[in-house]
Amino acid sequence: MAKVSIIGSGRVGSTTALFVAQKGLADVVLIDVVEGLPQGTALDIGQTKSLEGFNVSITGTNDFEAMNDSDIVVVTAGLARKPGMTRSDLLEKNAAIVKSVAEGILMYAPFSLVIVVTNPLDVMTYLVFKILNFEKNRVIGMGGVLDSARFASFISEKLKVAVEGVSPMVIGAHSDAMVPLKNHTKVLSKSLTEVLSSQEIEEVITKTRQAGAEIVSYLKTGSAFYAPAAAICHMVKSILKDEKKVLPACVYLNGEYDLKEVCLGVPVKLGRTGVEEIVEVSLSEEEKSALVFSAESVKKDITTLNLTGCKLVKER
Ligand code: A3D
Repeated sequence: MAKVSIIGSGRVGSTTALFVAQKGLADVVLIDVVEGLPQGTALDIGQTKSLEGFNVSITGTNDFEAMNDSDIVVVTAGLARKPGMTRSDLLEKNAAIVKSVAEGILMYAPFSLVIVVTNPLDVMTYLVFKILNFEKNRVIGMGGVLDSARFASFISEKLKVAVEGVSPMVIGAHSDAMVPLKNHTKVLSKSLTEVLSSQEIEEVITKTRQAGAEIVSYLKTGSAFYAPAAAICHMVKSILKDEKKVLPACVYLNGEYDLKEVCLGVPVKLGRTGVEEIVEVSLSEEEKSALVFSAESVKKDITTLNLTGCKLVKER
């Protein structure tokens, strides 16, 4: 049985544990700094076994050592947005948390694949990548799968078609600077531009950009967690089952899409070894400049953290 460790047993971490366990994908270890939280959560999820019909083990602990031999480590430790905050507002506090988690991964799970979820996602993925110095296929940020799922749900509502008929593709930063790809988003094999007017497309894009903030404004005490956890689980499944799905994920770019020294969402093939390929799709001039703008916004956050001087120990 594969092993997935989830660092951070808050709303996203605990819901991810539930989804991964209920799908029987892996044994799950929940880890958090708050005493009792991962232990209690793991017991609660474990007690759904007979009702939901799954049989993996699920444990909770405050001990980072428990992540040893993990196939995948999911990083959800950190603060979530409150109303009025952008994801970048979380930068400094979450960087400190993510650094300590990355050091734990380095010590206890040096052969794992790592899925980063803590916001601001793209800069946290970069930070984890730089600290771990793993091969670039092993550090993957989750942002694009969630943005794409939201895009698909708004398109399906607009067109009144089943959401399974929509194949969305949203790349770029996991922020307002995301880049929804109109020509690579298909509805029953037709491109989005064939089934919606440009005004309708702009409407669904605006809704997608604002989807996270809308949920924060209702919840007030935190941010979305069901759809984020479902998105993480989708990536975990593509990896552990070696499905090789092409999904948008945040990865370190070294010339792909003419971008360097940044982590950003692009289409990737996700299989048992992690990112098996960065898929370069053709972009319109407008999309290319939107992607450059997206990358610049992430680099700005990286500079804020004074990380640009953070060199790889070895070139991969
Ligand atoms: P929350 O419910 O507050 O859970 C975070 C958990 O992290 C808490 O239980 C903390 O105790 C724990 N924690 C803090 N520091 C550490 C540490 N050093 N080691 C281990 N655990 C620690 O938040 P949440 O689950 O709603 O969100 C978690 C993170 O995910 C936030 O940064 C969110 O912004 C982010 N998030 C990202 C997405 C994306 O799509 C990228 C979506 C939703 C949430």
